Formats: sequence, C-alpha cells, structure tokens
Amino acid sequence: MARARHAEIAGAGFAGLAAAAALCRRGWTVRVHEADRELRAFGAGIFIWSNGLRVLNALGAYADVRAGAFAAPAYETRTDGETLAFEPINGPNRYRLLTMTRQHLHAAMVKAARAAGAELVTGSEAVGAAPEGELHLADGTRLEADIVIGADGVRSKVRDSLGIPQERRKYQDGIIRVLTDRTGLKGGEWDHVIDFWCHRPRTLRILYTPSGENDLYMAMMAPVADKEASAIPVNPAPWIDCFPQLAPALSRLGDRGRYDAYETTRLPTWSAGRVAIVGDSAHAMPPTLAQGAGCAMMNALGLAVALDETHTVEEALRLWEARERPLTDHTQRRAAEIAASRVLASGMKWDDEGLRAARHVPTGADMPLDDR
Ligand code: FAD
Ligand code: 3HM
Repeated sequence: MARARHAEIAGAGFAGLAAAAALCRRGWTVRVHEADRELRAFGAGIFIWSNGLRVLNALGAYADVRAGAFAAPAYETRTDGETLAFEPINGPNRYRLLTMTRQHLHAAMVKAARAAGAELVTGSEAVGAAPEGELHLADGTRLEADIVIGADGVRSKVRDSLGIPQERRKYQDGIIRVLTDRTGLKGGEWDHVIDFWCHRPRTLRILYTPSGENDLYMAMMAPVADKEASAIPVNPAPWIDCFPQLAPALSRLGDRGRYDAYETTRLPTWSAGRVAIVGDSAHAMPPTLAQGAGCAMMNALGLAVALDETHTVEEALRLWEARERPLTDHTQRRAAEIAASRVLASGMKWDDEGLRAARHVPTGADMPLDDR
C-alpha cells in the first residue's frame, strides 16, 4: 500500500485546524504547529454564516458548534437612536447566522481535528518554509512534507520567508473587541444582534452581539485617530455618552478588550511550490462582512478537496486557487468598500454583493445542515 501523504501546517487557528481536519478525513497524516504555548483563540466573539457552518458540518464540528452558539432572531441597525434596518434571521427561509465566543468555535475545531487524527503541537513556532516542501521551525528543525500550509495568520512568517510580495491597506477605523456577560441584557430586543451607530458628538459604533447563554460580544468601532475612544483598557465615558442604553455592559469591562485597526492583505499568488498560504496569511480583510474566518475555513476545505482530485500537489494548488479565489477576492473587496465608506451606518440591507460568500455552497460542503 502506498504511504499516506503528509502535511505540516503552521498555525492552529481556524484555517490551520480546518485544513488539518479536512486532510486527515481524506487519509493524510497531519501535524499542526502552534507558536502559542496553549491552544486558544484570540479575540472575543465571532459571526459564522451558512457557508462557514457548512464547512464545520463537513469537518464533523457542527453539532458541537451549534450546541453553545447563539441564533439571534433578528439583526437590527440603529443609528442615532433611529431603527434603520430590521431583519428577522435564523427562521425558515431566513439567512442563518450563528454568533459565539471564539473560544467555543476554536475548542470545537480542535476537537474535530484531533478526532480526525491530527497531531497538534504547541509552543512550536514556524519561521519559514521551502517551496520543495519543508517547514522550518524556530528551534532549527526542518520537516519534510508533501504539502506545507502557512496558516499562521496576518503576520505569517511562512508567507514572508517565501518572498511573496504583499499588498497591504489600512483604514480609518478599528475595533475594540470585548467579551462580557449578558446580565440585565436578556430577552426581547436584547436577544437581537444590534448594530448601534452614533454620529454626535463623535462617530462610534457598537455591534452588540449575544454570543451564548451568558456571553455578550461587543465589537466597538472607533476611528484610529480617536485616541480617547480607542484606548485600552476601555475608557467607558465616551462610549456611555453615545450609547447610554448599554451603560450596564460598558461599565463592567474592567481591563478587558483589544483594539485592532482594520487591515487588508492581498497576495499575487496563494502558493509557492508545495507551500500553500491559507486564511488571514493570504487574505486578511476588514471584518465588516464577518467573513474572514468563513473564507479561511472554506479555502482550507477547498484545498483538501483539490488535493484529492488531482495527481500532483502543484496541479492541486493551481486548481484550488482558480476555483476558490474569485469569491474570496470579491468578499475582501466588498468588505473593504464597506469599511472605507461606513455604509453600514445607513442601515445597509444584506444584498447579494454582501452575502455572496454567506450564500455560497463551499467546495466539499454540499451536505445540508442538520438543525433538528
Ligand atoms: P488566525 O486566527 O490569526 O490564526 C493563526 C494561528 O497561527 C494562531 O493560533 C497563531 O497563534 C498561530 N501562529 C502565528 N504565527 C505563528 C508561527 N510563526 N508559527 C506557528 N503558529 C503561529 N471572521 C468571521 O468569519 N466572522 C467574524 O465575525 C469576524 N469578526 C472579526 C472581527 C475583527 C475585529 C477582526 C480583526 C477579524 C474578524 N474576523 C471575523 C476575521 C477572523 O478573525 C480571521 O479571518 C480568522 O481569525 C483567520 O483565521 P486564521 O486561522 O487564518 O488566522
Ligand atoms: C462580526 C463583525 N462584523 C462587523 C464588524 C465591523 O464592521 O467592524 C466587526 C465584527 O466583529
């Protein structure tokens, strides 16, 4: 019998774990290297649309994800106190959007990758790769593989070591992400996802997101230039001034939260030889469509499918990029337009341009979701 093909993956984030589970389920042996000493997710909450849920289903992680996630009945936009958009979601014939803590999603994906047979190594930092199929670690180890996957996030060392040029863009705004509890904010409208915007006395925004039985995720957008509102720990005064109805949650944040400016990375190619670049390392995008992880997971699964369908890794990488990249490029472009224009403040309807990725049936994930 031929030996199983082997993959070395840098990064146990959503892209690396999805690639690991997808490849193991197709008979590969897989080792994932995580630089951090622990397997954990950074950031606070996350939105996963149908496309991402389908990928999770194909990886055997959907039931676990569904179990601790929140399915809000409506998505609203309220600007300067006025409701500009109100859309029922998650019901029959409505779009499906689950919200959850990042830790919850990450734990379900770790479980799925391990159940499929992946080896996950912590405290193992990748510093580069060779196109012939070698992953280089910080301790000097060089590991050979049929495919190397750089899933090491937006500051990817694997990508940079290959000399793939990057187009990077920054924006006027950034987001403080915090996770707090839902005490006093449960039931009725407090179960909705609510995009609160305020223009006076300054432009601020809070994407209020129930993310589990007791978890509340708030994505708090402030211009990079607004040093007072973008400070960490969160300075509650400017926020409570704009959003007095959220004072109970805003006044108990303590030193939680991190601020990240929006940014975009674009590469001329997603691979070099036997090395594939997957997830934020290849295509970081502003979070305005909540599709960064969705695209990362779709592309990770799509890569495993392409490797199954072709004779050589090089052929698979060409097929993969040709098949998956147009949707990611579109999503990244649209997310960037929305970030630059702040059009969400005017109650933008979720239209085809915005929901193309959400509505897409990802390669390898055409099984319907079992939601009984
Ligand atoms: P990461 O999640 O960054 O994972 C990379 C992993 O690699 C990490 O575990 C890291 O520790 C590890 N690593 C890094 N360097 C090395 C190294 N040298 N060696 C080994 N390991 C390494 N997307 C959505 O789909 N829905 C949302 O609601 C959403 N909201 C967002 C909100 C904000 C404010 C932001 C900034 C992003 C948001 N995103 C969202 C995007 C999403 O977070 C990313 O697209 C996603 O995390 C990308 O996954 P990844 O695995 O490629 O990278
Ligand atoms: C989920 C999500 N969606 C949109 C934004 C945004 O527009 O900055 C941030 C998010 O975490």
